[in-house]
Amino acid sequence: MNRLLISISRSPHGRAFLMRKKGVSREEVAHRLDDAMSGNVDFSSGRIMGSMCTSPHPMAVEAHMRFVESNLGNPGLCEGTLELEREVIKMLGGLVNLPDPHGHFLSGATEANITAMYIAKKLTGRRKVIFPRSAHFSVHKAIDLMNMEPVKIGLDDDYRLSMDDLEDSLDDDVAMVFAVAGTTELGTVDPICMIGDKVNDVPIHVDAAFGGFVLPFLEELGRVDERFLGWDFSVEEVSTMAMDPHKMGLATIPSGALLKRKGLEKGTLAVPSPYLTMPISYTLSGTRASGAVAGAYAVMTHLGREGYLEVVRSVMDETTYLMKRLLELSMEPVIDPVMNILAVHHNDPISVQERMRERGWFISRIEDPKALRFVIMPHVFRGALDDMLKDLEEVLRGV
Ligand code: 0PR
Repeated sequence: MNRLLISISRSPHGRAFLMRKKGVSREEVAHRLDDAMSGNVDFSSGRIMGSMCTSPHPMAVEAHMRFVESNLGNPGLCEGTLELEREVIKMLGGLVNLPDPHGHFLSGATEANITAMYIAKKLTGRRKVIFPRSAHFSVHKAIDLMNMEPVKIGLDDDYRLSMDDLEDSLDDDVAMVFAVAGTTELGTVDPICMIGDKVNDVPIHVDAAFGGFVLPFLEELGRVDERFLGWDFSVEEVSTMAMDPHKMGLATIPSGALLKRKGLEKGTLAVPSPYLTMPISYTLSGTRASGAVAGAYAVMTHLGREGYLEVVRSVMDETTYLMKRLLELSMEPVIDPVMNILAVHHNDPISVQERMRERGWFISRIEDPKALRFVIMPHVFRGALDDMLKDLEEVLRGV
């Protein structure tokens, strides 16, 4: 990648310029980009087994590129894109039982989680946020930014938010219970229906960044355990939800959404934006990468529910296959996979991960309990799994 090396030149005033004075040709730029690209790992290799993102659907890429100059930060200039945003929010809301869907298309679940916490703080005027230790680390960013008080609680034997701990922690200063539908590490689902029965007026935010595009289809396929039902807006106390089209939705990055139950307007992040084409700005980001809105719209409309059912059916079949093969290697799953995330116990996951990395495989790990973690996204094909397993078997013998 040495073509990327930048030479420093100095201006007469001593300023060091890292940008060259004369530009280079289109071909030269393309060579440099090719060099940079050769340093990246391609999803299509099937070797990335620890990522929650995947190759976006070609329809999403095409639509993204067509709308690449659009900026929903100034929506009056792109009312067409604004209409697509509304359509996407409606489709997402429909997947998760949100009547009269409201919300915003954002950069991802981190922004959605931060915005949801802002709303909860404004509406309740309270400071505590209860969250399970399985919550994604974005919860810490949100708490820190919003100057909230973290109340981290434990998990039950199935690695779901502990109802006992929740009941012990609820008090008059709780602004939000942050629950997860599709935890990052294990893909499990907190008992959101049961949480709803306990919270009284405390709003529940559901982080369904990953699970939002898996659970509705698993339900339709009849492949979800009854214990995990009742995780969405069908639970009355759920007031906001994060959902990421750029994960299992096969949309382009950055694609996230915050869905809101109607009636939360008072808490909405909204500041005057008098010099723009619309008088109020509703999102944390000003300028917004809005090509992704068109991308999400295109892939969701093109695939339809049947398309996603097929995607989910296929990744679940591959997850089941991987589990069977790992059991043959005497590796025990931490939980029976709920979605296309599989973790197996191992007492030294860091070494295994490193050895596998040396062989060109990108698998993930968990610290507590110690485990290897696989995310079986649509780009992980059967041949890649078989090749990975051959290497894993050798690595395990040597570790
Ligand atoms: N909530 C949950 C449950 C998540 O799993 C994630 C991200 C987030 C929130 C934050 O989402 P954004 O990153 O879209 O803001 N989970 C993955 C992770 O941190 C993101 C990821 C994706 C990481 C692809 C690596 C990768 O290759 O592990």
